[in-house]
Amino acid sequence: MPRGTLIVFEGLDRCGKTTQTRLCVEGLSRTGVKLAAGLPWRFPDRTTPIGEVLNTYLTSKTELGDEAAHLLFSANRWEKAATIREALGRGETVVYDRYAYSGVAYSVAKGLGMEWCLAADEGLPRPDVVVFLEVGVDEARGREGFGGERFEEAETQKRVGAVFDRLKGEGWSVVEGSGRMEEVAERVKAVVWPVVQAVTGRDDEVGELWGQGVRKRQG
Ligand code: FDM
Ligand code: MG
Repeated sequence: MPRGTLIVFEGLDRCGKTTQTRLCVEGLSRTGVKLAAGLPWRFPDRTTPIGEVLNTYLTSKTELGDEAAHLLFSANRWEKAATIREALGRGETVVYDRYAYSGVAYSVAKGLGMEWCLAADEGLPRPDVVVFLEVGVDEARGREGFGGERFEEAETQKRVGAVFDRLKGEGWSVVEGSGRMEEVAERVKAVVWPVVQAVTGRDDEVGELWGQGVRKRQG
C-alpha cells in the first residue's frame, strides 16, 4: 500500500495558514485522497498536557525561558511523531498547520543558536512538501486578529521571517499569500497536488528531519 503524504504549511502569524490548510484538506477530500481523521492537524497541539502549558505561555499567563519553551514545543511534536508515522503508513495523507520549521524560526529569532534549535527536532517525520505562505509583515499586521498573542508584533515577525528565509530549501514551495483566499488556494493546489501524486506513485519510506531541505546537523 502506498504511504500517505506529509504536507506542512508554514509562515508568519496571520499569513492565512489556518484558512489555507482547511481549504487544502477540503480540496484533497474532493479528489478522493485518503486523509487522516480530523485534519488539519496543528502545532502547537494545545490539547495535550504539554500543549496546555504552551497555550498558557502563548497567552502570557506563564513565563518560560527560551530554551525551555523551545524544548516543550519540540516535545509537543515528538508526542505526535508515532501517530503521524502510523497515519502515513496506513496510506493516510496528513496536513499540518506549522511544524518544526516554526519551532526553529521563532526560537532563533529570540537569539538561540540554529544548531541547538535544529537538534531537538532531528529525526521527526520529514514533510514531503513545505508550503510557505509568503505575506508581508505589514499586510499580516493589518489582518484581523494580529496582536492577540505573544510574538504577534512587527519586530518579532520580521526576525522570524528572516530565519524562515534561511530555512527555505529543497522540498519548500513558496506561495504568494496575498490576494483572495480562493486564488491563494489555487496556487497552493498547484504545488501540493503534484507532490501527492508523486508520493502515491512511489514506494518509499517516510524520511526524517533534517534529511533534506535543511542541512543536516554536523557531528
Ligand atoms: N510557535 C509555534 C513557536 O514558537 N514554536 C513552535 O514550535 C511552534 C509550532 O507559537 F506564535 C509559535 C508561533 C506562534 C504560536 O500560534 C502558535 P498559531 O498562530 O496558533 O499557529
Ligand atoms: Mg498566532
